[in-house]
Amino acid sequence: MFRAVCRRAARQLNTTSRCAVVGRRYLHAPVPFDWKDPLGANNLFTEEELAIAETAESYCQERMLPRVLGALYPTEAYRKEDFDKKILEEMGELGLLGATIQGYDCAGVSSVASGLITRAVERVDSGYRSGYSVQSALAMGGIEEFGTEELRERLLPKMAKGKLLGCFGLTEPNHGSDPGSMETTAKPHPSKKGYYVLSGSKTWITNSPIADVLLIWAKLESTGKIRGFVIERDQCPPGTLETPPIKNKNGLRASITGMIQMDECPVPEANMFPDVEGLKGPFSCLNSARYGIAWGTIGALEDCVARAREYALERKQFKDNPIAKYQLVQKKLADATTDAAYGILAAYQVGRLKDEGKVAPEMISMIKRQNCDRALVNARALQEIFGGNAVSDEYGIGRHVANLFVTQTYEGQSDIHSLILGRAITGIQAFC
Ligand code: TGC
Ligand code: FAD
Repeated sequence: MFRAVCRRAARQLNTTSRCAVVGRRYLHAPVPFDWKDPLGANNLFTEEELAIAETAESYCQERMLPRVLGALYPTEAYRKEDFDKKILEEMGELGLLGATIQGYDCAGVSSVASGLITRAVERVDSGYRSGYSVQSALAMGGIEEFGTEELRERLLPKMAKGKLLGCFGLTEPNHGSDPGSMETTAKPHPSKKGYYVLSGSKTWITNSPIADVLLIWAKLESTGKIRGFVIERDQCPPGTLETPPIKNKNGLRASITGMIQMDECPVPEANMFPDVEGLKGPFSCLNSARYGIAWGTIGALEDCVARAREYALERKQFKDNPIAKYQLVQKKLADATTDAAYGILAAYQVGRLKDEGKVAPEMISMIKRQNCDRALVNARALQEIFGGNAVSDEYGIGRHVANLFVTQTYEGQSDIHSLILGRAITGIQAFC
């Protein structure tokens, strides 16, 4: 009877593993350990999610990765700080942009599927994930959640195809972790009815130099409340909007970053988000982007594990032994693989809860902080396995380490997420 129950269970699980008798317990035969999916997360994803992941992984490995160091394309993106904006068009053609949005020519996939896309992109380079996240989660996500129907219908389908690029302007030169103190203002246009004018500076803004659609958070001069505005670059008179790039970054070099300088920049009232005021506007957009980073940074860490494992198996020291034979090297691989596996399961859980409407923002802070921190710590440890070769950009590991420092910093620096969690745990605010 137990065998029959076991066979039925095996059929239900669609598995061919056979039952074995161990004392009075019936167990499935052990499956081989897969270091690429140590805790079997692939069993949790739906067939559709796996198919989306496969599309994203193939595109990223075949068409994105060769751009990073110029193997197939002349861009050498990381070395030359060159962001090829055609990447977003290509992702748009595959339906990967704004993928969780329902309607407006977007795919309407699950949060887990969008996480898998993000993981595939960041496996290649965090800079590409940055460009993708800002377009999808921050700019398109903001317009979808808070924009008028007219704005959504006019902008989202073109943004979904990567024909219009977006950016998200919250951080200012004097206000990063504390955006509530921002100085950028909006006030009614002095002579043009139905318009506002925006003045102020935003800095460290991903995609700003190439963005057509700039989502800007500014304080209404009359109320002091933060409101969201969509600036369309082609509607700005000369001299009212400048977006100079910030060059010579030592991380995220395959992404383009810049400032946004607004001098009485006119914006139609219809481009102001009508129903959201205060920080919950930008933070709601950030919930989705921070969730995506939690998946993405694990993709980068998984790439570090794969590269370090391959190197350790090939590199020989002391009596012709591969360095993978040495216990200290194995521990680094074990630590990183474990943290990557735990990170994916945590991100998966939050993704499912997100789609069921059961996610607290603090859960997102927890996975953003933990996955970024563990990815950075482990990538730094794995870097040691490469010895002097770690210093050459051809081995890819130093690039991930430099990028992962940035992921730990933006969308709320890790210590800030510690304080968000600390406040939720104790009920006491520690920011000021
Ligand atoms: P606080 O009192 O905490 O909140 C103010 C209002 O906002 C609401 N809120 C949220 N709503 C939705 N989701 C969340 N996650 C929310 N967090 C807060 C809150 O309920 C409240 O609403 P109301 O109605 O009562 O007004 O505000 P605070 O000023 O004390 O905030 C402190 C702190 C530290 C939590 C916050 O300022 C913070 O998170 N700082 C970090 C800044 C940050 O994340 N910046 C990101 C810039 S964008 C970016 O980096 C993009 S990089 C993209 C890329 O390239 O990939
Ligand atoms: P600060 O706020 O000055 O913080 C400096 C340090 O002090 C941090 O370690 C912080 O944790 C710590 N600190 C601050 N306050 C406290 C406190 N109360 N208690 C304990 N520690 C504290 N922003 C956007 O709006 N849009 C973008 O697209 C965007 N893209 C970016 C791309 C890149 C490459 C980078 C580097 C940044 C980007 N940012 C973007 C900005 C990013 O969000 C900010 O850098 C980040 O929020 C931190 O702000 P800050 O740099 O001003 O640091």
